[in-house]
Amino acid sequence: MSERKVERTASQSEALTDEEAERQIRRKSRRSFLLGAVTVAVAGSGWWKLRSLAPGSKEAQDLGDVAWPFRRALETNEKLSRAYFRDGRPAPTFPRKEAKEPRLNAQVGLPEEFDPAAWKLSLLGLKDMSAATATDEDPTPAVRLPIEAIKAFPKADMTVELKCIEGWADVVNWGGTPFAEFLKRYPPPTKSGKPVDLDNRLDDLPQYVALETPDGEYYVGLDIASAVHPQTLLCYEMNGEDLPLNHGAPLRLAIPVKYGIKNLQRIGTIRYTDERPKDYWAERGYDWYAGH
Ligand SMILES: Nc1nc2c(c(=O)[nH]1)N[C@H]1C(S)=C(S)[C@@H](COP(=O)(O)O)O[C@H]1N2
Ligand SMILES: [Mo]
Repeated sequence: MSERKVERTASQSEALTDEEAERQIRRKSRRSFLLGAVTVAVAGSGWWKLRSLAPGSKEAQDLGDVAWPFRRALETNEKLSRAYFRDGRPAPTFPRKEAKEPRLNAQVGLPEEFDPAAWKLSLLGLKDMSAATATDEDPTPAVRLPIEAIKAFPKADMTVELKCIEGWADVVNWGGTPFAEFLKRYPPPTKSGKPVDLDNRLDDLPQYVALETPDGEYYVGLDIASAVHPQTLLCYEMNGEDLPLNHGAPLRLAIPVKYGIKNLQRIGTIRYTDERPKDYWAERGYDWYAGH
């Protein structure tokens, strides 16, 4: 996304107030819920299959067919379903053979001097921060995970569009661990103090996830429902190969229910929070929510 584009749009839109943002989210939620209900009615209950995938299993390769917990959703009361489907409709998937390298479109927070071997993912806002450490470069205590830890989590892949807000879209196959699987292993605190219940109690979790590049230059905020959407992946593979450095290695976010701007490359930090996180492109006049 170019700076020129920013200048054009910055004058059109003042920074969003929280109230405006919440209104937008509510409006979209209603629409999403209706669309979601229609989609799940035809799609069946693939969610449950997805949740029990073994790492590297053949089924785990099939996230492209991701479907929805239709029956269960209708049994649950509407309020909970609404929370669950807040942004719950699946993004369309494509045949694997249509996948290609997406346009190179990111510069912010991706300096060339970067040592992937020294990289670790920093986690903040976890329920259990007892293993947190500080480093010379980063004095804030965080739980730090090497890429091998993430590769050991259940794996899925999906073939979806990467949609840039500039108007282009490329079909890409992404492989990695569903964010929901990651969250279950490194959970945030719940308000009730009870274990995380992604099926029924998203309201018991922190409302947001904040992600940043290691240098903090690019950052996005996600609502928790979009973060645990089954098509939201922490990716280390692109089109069946190791994710290249110029597309965000060692780890990037693929979140096809959002525009490209939210698909943060080179994740350095993941933090759970109840305060709406700052967001690079929202600060420059784009919709904070950035769903489509
Ligand atoms: N760190 C970082 N991630 C980023 C961006 C960026 O500037 N820096 N740009 C976003 C935008 S606007 C798009 S469209 C996609 C492009 O991903 P690609 O370069 O792999 O096609 O990355 C997203 N993630
Ligand atoms: Mo973009």
